Amino acid sequence: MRILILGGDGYLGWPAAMHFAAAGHTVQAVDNYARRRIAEENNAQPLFATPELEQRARIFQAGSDHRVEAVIGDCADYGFLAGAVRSFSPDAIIHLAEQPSAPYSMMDFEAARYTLNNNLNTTFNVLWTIHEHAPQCHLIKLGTMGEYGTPDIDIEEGWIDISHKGRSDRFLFPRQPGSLYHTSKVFDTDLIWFYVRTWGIRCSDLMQGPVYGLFTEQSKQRPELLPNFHYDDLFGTVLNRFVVQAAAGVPMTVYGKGSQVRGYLNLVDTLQCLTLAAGNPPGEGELRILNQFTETFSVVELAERVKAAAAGLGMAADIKHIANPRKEREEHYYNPRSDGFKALGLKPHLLTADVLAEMIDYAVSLSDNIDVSRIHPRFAWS
Ligand code: USQ
Repeated sequence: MRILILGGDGYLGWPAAMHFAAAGHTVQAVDNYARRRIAEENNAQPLFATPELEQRARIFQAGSDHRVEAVIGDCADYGFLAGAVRSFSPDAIIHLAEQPSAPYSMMDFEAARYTLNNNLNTTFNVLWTIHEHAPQCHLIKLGTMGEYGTPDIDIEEGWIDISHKGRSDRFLFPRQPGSLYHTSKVFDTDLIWFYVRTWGIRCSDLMQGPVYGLFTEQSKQRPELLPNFHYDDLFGTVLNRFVVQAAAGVPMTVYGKGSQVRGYLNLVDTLQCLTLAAGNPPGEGELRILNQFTETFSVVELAERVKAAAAGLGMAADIKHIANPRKEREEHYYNPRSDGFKALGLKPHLLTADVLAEMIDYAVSLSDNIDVSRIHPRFAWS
């Protein structure tokens, strides 16, 4: 397949680009370095510096029989994106080109406006370029489990059948996002669903939970190909943060009671899910929504697991409950379904002590890089 990856420099985008190229696909990766810019501006740099996309692509090509073509540009610019899609002629577009941080979207007016404009304009442009230049192309869009929020009923995969006053219909599952970032993804889904109905676009919208992990097949032996690994309060997802906090000897920052439950997955399973989605495209005019996680944990459970894995390495990791900077339910029902990827053949890599020990070991080896001023949440959401 010819696969165009938008957001190809990101935590998920770069490993995905290598993964699809190594599987024999023709891959073009596009990025505008927005995440690098925001990280620089906000003292939120990752645990180790990573080469920029064009250089990464050169390093990858030099050490393998495969290549990733790197293109630098802004997908919120329609002329640029249309040119890229026209000349590459993709069979699938993996759309990851969004501002991905919930905390950043809640930081201030400019950050909120940027998140909304960037995420919506990018998705709008992607839909129009598909319509105008690649109508058969399969759009694989990264949504988020946070679109659903934490309702007091079971979370279905995207859709719900509703009976009302003796009549029934199928609707998008009710969404109650908890940050502006998550809200931008709800808007994305509505926009996609509108154009799927109108133009017959084929789309997989993947509702993904927080991702953790570092190593993938292509970067295992080659640290220069690792993804950007954040532990700061803006871009760091919770488990990655806890691993670095344990390595730095800083107590793990459990927000509030820590009984917030989410569906998590290993980075390697994100790649597996993208592969399964790409290999099993939906039909024309179909919006297929898949919930993308492998296990659910409360925040406290995650911290306890990191503590136990650290103890196994002879390290004492502490847990500290701090005031929750977010506006979120701390005690809630959570029962999301995830049958779609299982039916497609997903073989989960679970969160074992070995997985954690490997991550902690690596973070310890880079502990001189850890800037503890990036760890504590720097602002409240309300
Ligand atoms: N949390 C802590 N301590 C921390 C950091 C987070 O207790 O130091 C808690 C949060 O309050 C939240 C949970 O851990 O209840 C998950 O937080 P997170 O920062 O790992 O995840 P979130 O901000 O929701 O966003 C991340 C990704 C985002 C993706 C989302 C999936 O950054 O791109 O869409 O996970 S989901 O959470 O399912 O919506």
